[in-house]
Amino acid sequence: MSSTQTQATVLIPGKLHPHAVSRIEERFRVVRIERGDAALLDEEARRAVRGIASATVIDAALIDALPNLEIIANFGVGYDVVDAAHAGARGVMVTNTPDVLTEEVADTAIGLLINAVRELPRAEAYLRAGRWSQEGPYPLTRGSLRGRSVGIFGMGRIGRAIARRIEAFGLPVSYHNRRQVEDIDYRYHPTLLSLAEAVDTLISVAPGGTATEKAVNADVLAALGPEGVFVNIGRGSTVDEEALADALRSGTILAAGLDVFVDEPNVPEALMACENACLLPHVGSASVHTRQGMADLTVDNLIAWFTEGKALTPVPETAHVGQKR
Ligand code: 8YV
Repeated sequence: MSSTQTQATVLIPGKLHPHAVSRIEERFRVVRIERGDAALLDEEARRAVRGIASATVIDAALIDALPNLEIIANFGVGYDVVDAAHAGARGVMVTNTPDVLTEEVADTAIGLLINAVRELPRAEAYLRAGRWSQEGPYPLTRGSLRGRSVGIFGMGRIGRAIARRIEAFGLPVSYHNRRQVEDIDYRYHPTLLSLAEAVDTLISVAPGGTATEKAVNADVLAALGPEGVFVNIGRGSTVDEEALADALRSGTILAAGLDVFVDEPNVPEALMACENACLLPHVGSASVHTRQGMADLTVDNLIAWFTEGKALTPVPETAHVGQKR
């Protein structure tokens, strides 16, 4: 490994996990800007940048403004904020952080599901408000996991980890995915609507992007039925939030558990008003342990690229970029 290889300049737009930043600073020259906007860089800096490490929007305009860019290391398994197709067309590698967050996010999905169905956050609020001692036991919950049938939208690594947990709860699992997954026995539905018709509990782990935009719409929610529960641990953009708020308000479905929203950190008033929704501030992977693993994998991708000429976890759109230029 020569020193010139590791002295590449890495751009960090916006906030990034401090462990990732300090490891990048140890190995590379670092340029930091507030957001992924090339206008914040002078010509010399634009020419110098060979890598990006980020958890924010990296669009085609920024990619095009950096003539020597080789790799974008995205902090997060979901990389809808990066124009990976454009990067791939330009021969720029994009990496993400799979595996290291799988079990954590699956755990959070189960927490959300139980919270939504058994109203645990509301029951705790009842206790803390002194109502248990004043008014007696919290009312019995209409919802229960018992007898449910669970559909998973998005059967990737996290979808499988959730499915394993659901199986352990003794509940049947079926799924919808872009394509059928070969090595699993869960029942496959070629459309999201047919999955929703077959189950009463839908857990979305689907990635963002145009292919999934507002896929969970009024029809899908209605198909879940009045005992329906919807959990979203994937991306907010996959849901028609207005339709979801309507479905929760009108009793079209029973409850929802949401960790992700269309315009984070802004949560629509209409959802805030729904007491039958458990709302979390995108904490799916947010433990010290797991975020450390994500930070390490983000940086390890940059180091592998600039020392060995290959990325550890390339995204499919840039798999062909295999070798450093
Ligand atoms: C993080 C996530 O919140 O990995 C993802 O796709 O959504 C989460 O783990 C996010 O990556 C932080 O930027």
